Amino acid sequence: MNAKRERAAALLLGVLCCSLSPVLLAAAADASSPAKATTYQVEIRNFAFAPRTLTVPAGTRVVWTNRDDEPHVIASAGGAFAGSHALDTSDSYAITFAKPGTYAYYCSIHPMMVGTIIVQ
Ligand SMILES: [Cu+2]
Repeated sequence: MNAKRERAAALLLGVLCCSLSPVLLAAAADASSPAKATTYQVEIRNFAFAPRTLTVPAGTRVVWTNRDDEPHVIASAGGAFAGSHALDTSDSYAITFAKPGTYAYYCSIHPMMVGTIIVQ
């Protein structure tokens, strides 16, 4: 009697395990993973960010590159993202914006240099 019950339980477990097939699990993982991150460039040139306002979808990676001979810094106006160190000529700094919002930033060395990333 006990052996019969154990065999039935094992059979039931086997059915449950097989119903969670690896293929289904892989498909679920793909569906929940975010879309591939795209990259947008912001140039720092002549003491200005270009484009000054950039609108991107959530999950976008934004890369700033300094094209001036002077150092510049990317600083978040609201502290919403980590700022850069001083970027020398041709240095880059990247932030991936996961959440929608308006992210104002400026150069802490030249505070008149301002820009905005709008994440949708
Ligand atoms: Cu600057």
